[in-house]
Amino acid sequence: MTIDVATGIARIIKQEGVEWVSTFPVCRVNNALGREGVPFVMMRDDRYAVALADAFSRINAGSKIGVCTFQGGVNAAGLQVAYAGMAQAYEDGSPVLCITDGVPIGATENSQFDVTASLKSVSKWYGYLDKPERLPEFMRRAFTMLRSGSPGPVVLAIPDPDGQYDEMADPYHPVQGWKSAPNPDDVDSVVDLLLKAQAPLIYAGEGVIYAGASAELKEFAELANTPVVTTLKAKGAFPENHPLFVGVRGDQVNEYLNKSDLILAVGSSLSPGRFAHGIPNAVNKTIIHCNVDEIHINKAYPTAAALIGDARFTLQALVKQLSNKTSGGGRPPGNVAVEVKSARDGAMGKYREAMASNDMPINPYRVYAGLMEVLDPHNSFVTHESGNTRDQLSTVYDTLVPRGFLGWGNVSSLGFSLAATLAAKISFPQKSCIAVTGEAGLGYMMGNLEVALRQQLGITVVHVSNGGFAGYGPGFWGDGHDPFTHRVIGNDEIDMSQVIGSLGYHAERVTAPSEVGAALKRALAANETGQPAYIEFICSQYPIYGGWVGRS
Ligand SMILES: Cc1ncc(C[n+]2csc(CCOP(=O)(O)OP(=O)(O)O)c2C)c(N)n1
Ligand SMILES: [Mg+2]
Repeated sequence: MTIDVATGIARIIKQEGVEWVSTFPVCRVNNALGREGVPFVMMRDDRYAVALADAFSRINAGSKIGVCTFQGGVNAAGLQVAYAGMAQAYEDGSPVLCITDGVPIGATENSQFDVTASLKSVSKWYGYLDKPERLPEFMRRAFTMLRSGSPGPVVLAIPDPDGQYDEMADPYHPVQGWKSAPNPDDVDSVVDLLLKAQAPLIYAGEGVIYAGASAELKEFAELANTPVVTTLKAKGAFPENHPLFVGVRGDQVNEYLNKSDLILAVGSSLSPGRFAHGIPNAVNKTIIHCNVDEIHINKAYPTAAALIGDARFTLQALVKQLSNKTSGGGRPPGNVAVEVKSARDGAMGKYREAMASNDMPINPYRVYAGLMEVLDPHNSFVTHESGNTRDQLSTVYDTLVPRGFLGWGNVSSLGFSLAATLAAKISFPQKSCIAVTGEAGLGYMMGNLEVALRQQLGITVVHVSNGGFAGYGPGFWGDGHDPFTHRVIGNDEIDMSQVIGSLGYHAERVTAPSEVGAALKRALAANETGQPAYIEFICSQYPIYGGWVGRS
């Protein structure tokens, strides 16, 4: 049967298990998707169309693939805005499928903005469908890359959605994706190095979550009696109430990164970034690097030994070999757990105090404590924004299961938390889903707040309203780092709960610390009915949190 390309795309993504597509109009494949019964979640701008699908892929660790469409081709207005979302997905390695209009044959080289170059710069693979009958091939390749190897976005540019092809000539079968396991000899060498180390440390990255390897990480850490730190993006890969959990950030993480003589990184690129720890004094440490992609090996630090492969197979192999070499006993326990507890307790003291604070304006840590009191850690989703909420929540928010908290941002683009929270609610309707934001993140998300109402997605936006941009350090204000770009209309001049309440949100403004928990409970009760909520907590400017450890 002859069909058009856009109809073919709709049918193939349904075969691949795609349940909905996020979009911002127009994209020339959209009508066929609609006709074929693919539901849309229509966002209010193109960046958020990408971000929703990106977040969906992240939250489901690639076991479900987010798909988005946006305008491209000769009128690439949509693409120019979507580019921000794509760059973020590419930076963070998110396996999202982006479909856009391709520049038609005969219309290339006419615009100032180079559509092809831009899309190639933010994708694991860019496919330009130059013949309709190649659609099954392109879709197979797309889903192979989305489900195998290092995760990253795939872009399909469709120059002629009306082009006809024979659906039966090359019938489509879904693609499963493939994984690889490390070389057994390399596993053996790594276990030898581990057994020689005095003070090893596991440095776990988001690859553990993508591999579904949290149980294996726990088993390995316990057998190796080795403490664990996780990256921001891997927060939750290791249960944070475990005696071997050191932290994501804070003085105790600093202490462990400094004092360890062996770092076993698994599922992390170890790239020196703004929102990641460096490895101090790395030349005097043994660095073992387990990653799905060799591109990261010997990148930032000389690698003593590497295991290339899927994190789950890697950890399973390590458990087996360590167990073989120690007759099942593993590394001796020593005082490891006691030392971790004392380092953690020492470092967390000042935050625990802030979490109990009765100060007015409310200490932001009191809000985070409220979230921890009110939420079921096994049945909730919390995410941060760029700014203090990222830095503070990643220091103190206890996460017990993967994606109970979504840490994001090799670079963190303001506004992503709303997309993440909507994607979490779509993925897990029974979970309480909360975005914690400051003023700047809220500004980015304003137009898209309508989506939660229209889609009846009962999410909560918690606004840590501190009257300004705190940003990265001591704040933009006063003697802070950017005092000339600090002032916005503050919470003393505008009541955002009135603004957002008029949209139809359950909205409250909270000034008393004693009201934090009760207000959150009311928000969650509204969420149960499908109504989104916004709570503005009038907070102090309190730019205190765990730092990132430098490299030297
Ligand atoms: C898209 C984007 N542009 C710029 C930045 C730089 N930036 C990081 S934090 C921040 C201000 C954050 O202020 P606010 O939202 O009030 O959060 P607070 O730190 O006060 O909680 C800015 C401008 C960014 N992260 N993302
Ligand atoms: Mg602020």
